[in-house]
Formats: sequence, C-alpha cells, structure tokens
Amino acid sequence: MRRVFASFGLALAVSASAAAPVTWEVADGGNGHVYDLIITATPMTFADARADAEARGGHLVTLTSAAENAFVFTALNIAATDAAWTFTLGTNVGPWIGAFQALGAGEPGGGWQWVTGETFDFTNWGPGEPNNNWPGGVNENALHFVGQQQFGRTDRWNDIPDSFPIPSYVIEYIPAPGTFGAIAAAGLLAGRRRR
Ligand SMILES: [Ca+2]
Ligand SMILES: [Ca+2]
Repeated sequence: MRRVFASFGLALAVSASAAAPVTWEVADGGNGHVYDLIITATPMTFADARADAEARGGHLVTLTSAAENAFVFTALNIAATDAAWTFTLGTNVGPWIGAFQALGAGEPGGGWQWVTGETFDFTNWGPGEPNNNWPGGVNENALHFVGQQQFGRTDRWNDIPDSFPIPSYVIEYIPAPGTFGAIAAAGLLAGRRRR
C-alpha cells in the first residue's frame, strides 16, 4: 500500500484531478468503476498520459459501450472543463482515451485496441473519423475526445498522433474488493492538498 501512495504522490507533481472522482454505480446499470478527469500541468503525449494513469493505480479510460461513453463524458463535466481542452487545426482537442492503433495496421480504421485488451467493438468516431489525416503524413494512432469547430466539444472520438500534447486524460480505476474506500480517500485527500 505504501508504494501505491508513493507513486500517487509522484504523479500529482505533474497532474491533478479536475474535480471529485465519480463512480458508475452498479445500481445505476454501471460497472462499479471509478473515473476521473486529470488535468496535466504540462500537456502530455499519449504514452506519458498512459504512464501517469498507471502511476495513479488506474488506466487510461476504456469506453466499451455507448452507456459508458455517455456516463463518463457527462458525469466528469468534460465539455465545460476549459483546462481539459486545446484547439488546433479547426478542432477542439479533448482528453486522451485509452486506445491506440497497432503499428502497420490498415489505415485508418484497422488495428485499434484498448490499453486493457478489452474487445474494441463499440466505437464513437466523430464525422469522417478515423482518417489518419495529420498534415505531413504523420500517423494518427491514438484516441481522444474531439469536436470539430462547428460542433463544439463532443463525446465523439478522433485519431490523432500519439505525440500530440494534450492537457488532460480520463482515468479509470477498477476497485478491488475492499480497496474502494482507500482509492476514494486518496482522491479526496489529493484534491484537498491541492487547495
Ligand atoms: Ca471501461
Ligand atoms: Ca483524425
């Protein structure tokens, strides 16, 4: 347990929760997992965000159903959280999501996979995405929430280069029996410590 909290503290040096973590309650048709929107002091690549989430004891969020996608986007108030978004090439670029495309997979839709190895069957691509269409032929191989300028900030997905710096990501914790209280307490404590 000590190691968990030590790495949690380390992660906090570069990233912070935007608000309180939320639980997708089983009683509400959810999976009992805990989600949080993490704002990073310095925008992170996909690999850095993935490592930061793991250092916190979770993983980059995996959105394997329309219900989970909608719950996470709404409950974490992602659209209204200005610090979670950046803007480039006429596009609102929102938090990292935990999926990537295997090197050499067929473009633009082939080889997408969740960081957890869960089946990648539900998708929520934005209009015309995925398109692997970054200027200069740079490969778009990682997933994030997106909104074209005319659509605002949406819960749709886009493929973007994994090296693109994004100032936020969504983390998902799977509470082991008996540990939920510890995770929630750590999250609350971290939130207080920031203020
Ligand atoms: Ca999930
Ligand atoms: Ca794209």
